[in-house]
Amino acid sequence: MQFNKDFVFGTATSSYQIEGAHAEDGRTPSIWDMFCDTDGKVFEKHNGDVACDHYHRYEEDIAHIKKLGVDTYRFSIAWPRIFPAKGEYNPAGMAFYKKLALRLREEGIKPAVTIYHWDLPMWAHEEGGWVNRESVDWFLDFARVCFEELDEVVDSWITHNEPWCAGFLGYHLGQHAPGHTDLNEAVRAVHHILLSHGKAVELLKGEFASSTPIGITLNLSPVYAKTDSANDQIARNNSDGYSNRWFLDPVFKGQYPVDMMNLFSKYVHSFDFIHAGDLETISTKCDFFGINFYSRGIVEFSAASDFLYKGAYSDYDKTGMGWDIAPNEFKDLIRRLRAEYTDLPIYITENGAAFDDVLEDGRVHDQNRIDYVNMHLQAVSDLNEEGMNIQGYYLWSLLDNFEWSFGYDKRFGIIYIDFDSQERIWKDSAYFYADVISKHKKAIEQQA
Ligand code: IFM
Repeated sequence: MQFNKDFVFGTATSSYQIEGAHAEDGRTPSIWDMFCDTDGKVFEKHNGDVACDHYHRYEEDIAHIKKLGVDTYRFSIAWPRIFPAKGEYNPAGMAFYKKLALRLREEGIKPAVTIYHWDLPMWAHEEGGWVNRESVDWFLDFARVCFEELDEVVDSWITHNEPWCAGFLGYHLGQHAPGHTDLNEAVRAVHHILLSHGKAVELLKGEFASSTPIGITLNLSPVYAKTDSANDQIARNNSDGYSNRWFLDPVFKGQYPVDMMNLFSKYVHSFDFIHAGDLETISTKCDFFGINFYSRGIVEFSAASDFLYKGAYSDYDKTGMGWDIAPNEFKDLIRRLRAEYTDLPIYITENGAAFDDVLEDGRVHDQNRIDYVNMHLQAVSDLNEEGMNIQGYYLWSLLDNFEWSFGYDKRFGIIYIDFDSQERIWKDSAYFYADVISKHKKAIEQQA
């Protein structure tokens, strides 16, 4: 595999998944603290109170990042640290991210910062959360102080991580905080998340006149039909609409997909939450597009299902999440995005896998994760040969961490965490990734 000299290698995490320090320096609870505390929502009622204790161990973690040799590190900012109460800015919370970004830069690692990775403050939730249109203003207050305090030390901004999860998993499927199951709420939540994205881009580029690149990260999963039958094609179309087009179309085409609006109208009685001008704002041009890729979907027709599809059997090899390993379908996805949606530079802002790791004699021989990462890196390299202009790859994740409703039961890290001692142990995949990066750097030096 080959990458050009400007290609960046990175690794990624998010605030609630690794920080811990849940009540320090003024932080107040987020919807995830509440969700973890609710019976039956999170595996064994695990929570992020301590997580990887990164808040106290960030220097040690930066040393690991440095040793990996990555160019860039993607992390997110905990909103309840920055605004612990409505309208109350907390400089002590911001101080942590300043220290983190400055330290990374001292080590020559570029901070790529996600503003929202799902830890909505409880005060915002109590006022309706993302379902309330005022959430757009609350988010802009948050984005504004992030830009004011951090823009100088940040190399790229990502407004939102995976609005599908924050919106549909959180407000329709009930599997993520806040655990609601109402499509009416979910489409409003998604709309306000996307609108806040567009307004944040306008803010950074307009009022701040900043040249720091900004984009959004969507989780996308190409969907396939079990058979060629007309019914299975309907299933495929609807599943694709729910997972992908409901987000891609507004961001890149300035419209929601009409077929999905019709389908949703069985449950969504009015789309009056879409105000004049919103879609222009949502589709404001960004500097890059972030994609999180993990797997594909395969579906078949189901008359009994709300949107006429259900998951179909797949004989593909699977990760520890039970997700199909699908690097070829990843290629299909990128080609489709290029053909139908965007010519913006693409960054793979997350890719990686959970497996049932075993710690033996101080080592984790996670060949399955190495194979997974290797296949996807090869796919990126192949896609760039075709001219797809992927400019970077962030491996998810640096550390084993709090995997949302799965708690600490699923390990995505390339660094193993002993959650009792907080010891960090490099898995074989970390050595592998460091080796890929080091070979790449040597190859570039030789070409120079
Ligand atoms: O852990 C998550 C991350 O927070 C968002 N993207 C998917 C990862 C694995 O499920």
